[in-house]
Amino acid sequence: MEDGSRNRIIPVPAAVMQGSGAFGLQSAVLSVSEAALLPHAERFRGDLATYAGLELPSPTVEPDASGGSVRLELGAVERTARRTRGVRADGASPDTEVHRIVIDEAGVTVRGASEEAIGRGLTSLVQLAALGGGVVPCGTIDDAPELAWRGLSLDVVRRFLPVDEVKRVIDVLALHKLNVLHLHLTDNEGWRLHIDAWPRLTEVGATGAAAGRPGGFYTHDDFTELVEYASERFVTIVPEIDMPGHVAAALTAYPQLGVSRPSSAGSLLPVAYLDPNVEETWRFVEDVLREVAAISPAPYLHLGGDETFGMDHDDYVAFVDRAIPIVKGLGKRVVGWQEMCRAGVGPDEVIQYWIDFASLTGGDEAGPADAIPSEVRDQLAAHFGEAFSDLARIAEKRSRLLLSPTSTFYLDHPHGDPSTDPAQEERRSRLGLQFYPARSLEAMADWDLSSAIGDVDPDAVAGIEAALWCETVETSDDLQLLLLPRIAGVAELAWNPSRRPAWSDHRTRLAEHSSMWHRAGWSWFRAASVDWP
Ligand code: TNX
Repeated sequence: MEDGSRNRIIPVPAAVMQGSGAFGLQSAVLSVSEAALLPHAERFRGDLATYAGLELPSPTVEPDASGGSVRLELGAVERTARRTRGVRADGASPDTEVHRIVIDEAGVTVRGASEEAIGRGLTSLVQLAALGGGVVPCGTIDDAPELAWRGLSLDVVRRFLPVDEVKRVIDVLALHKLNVLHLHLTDNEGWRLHIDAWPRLTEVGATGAAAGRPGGFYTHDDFTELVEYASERFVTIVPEIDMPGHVAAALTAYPQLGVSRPSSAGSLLPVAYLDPNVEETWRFVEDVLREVAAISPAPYLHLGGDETFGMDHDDYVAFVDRAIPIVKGLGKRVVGWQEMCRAGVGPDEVIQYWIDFASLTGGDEAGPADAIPSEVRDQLAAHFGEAFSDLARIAEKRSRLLLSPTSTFYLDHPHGDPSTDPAQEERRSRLGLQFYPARSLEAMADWDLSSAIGDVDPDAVAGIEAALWCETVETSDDLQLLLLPRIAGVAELAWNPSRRPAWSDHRTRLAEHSSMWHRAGWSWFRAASVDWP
């Protein structure tokens, strides 16, 4: 029934019924059941040109089901595939992506109850066309993700990413049916979003990046442009304003708001936090969050909350407990890094779990604690030691769990596979944080959700996010080498957590997909464990 040899879609669809024969898309005529679908049909044409080298004529609106040989149809699909659980970052129903593709020798129908459902189906069709040289095998594909929130957290601070570069990342996400781009907009090394009420944040706080790289920031218009570009590709942007820690750039602009001092731990972990006992801090927090909420349509706002080294625990809890109601008062819900579960959070909050350093659990993975000198070592031990109890706290407080465990989902691990390209092999020793153990593609694609969530109810899982931190990223090529092909493995774990493909299958798919990455002009890490064409 399932014929993997003819269907190399990533992520693997929930159900494929293979027919006999094939349909050639080269001479297809595109039609849509209603005008609202036209922009998606146009985007499909563009994607076919980009990834498959096919040029199709413009689509037409044909309410009558007989028109056209590739037909996009808005309408209910009987749910045969699977249940989607989790939280949608845009607040929609988890069922939004259910779709069906029927291919016979006369043509293709892509059907779904939402524009997004049809968009996901079209992505499968683009992949099939690209992999089959324009010819797609007959059959029926019933598909839906297992998890509703499937994202990437992108650090645009340590290296500033201009708008066009972020758009390329959104393209990569969309091709793999990932649906959230979490933008990490503020950190010690820079503040990347203009705030009218506090202009020095970008005048002063955006002039640099990590490692002496140039700075930069997004205007409100830039941000809106990204939100729209992403939304056209069914990706939701969730903005993060990291507080109360990771605020050295903000404190350079407005020192009165908190405490900032160098630490002997070096640039990775400076002490920098907002002081909740200073009243002006709250004017700042309210102004910033109000402006961000006003330009961001997503119902979620990420408040950070990680690594507040040097800050008193009670002050941390006081900060979080006062900040969450501010976000809720703006009509948004809070996402926070794992540490936030130590404050007053509940079922409304999405908590992003990340600390799984196996050095804490006695495994063979080095954690950052090994790299830190004495001044903050006790703090670190306390901080990361507390992390053992966080899953239990999340379970007890019934918060939603967003999974980003470091050893699998942090794409800034050095590559563990050698590259077949000598130039890449040279870069491998500086790409990714060197205090992390190198990770192979195979190890990263092998992860089990049920054993990662502790006592948390599987129905409380919101979804999965990979994270790309950019301390070691100099160029967009560096960024792509950390993103690809790892992100394809992430997409599998997020779409199919309970039945991820075997490595032998996944590596074959990666090899075939590289033809699309090549056509799109993307670089990827040519791990020697894959037989690249
Ligand atoms: C920890 S993950 C951080 C980031 C670093 C990252 C490097 C998190 C919430 N904080 O500031 O960039 O490690 O992997």
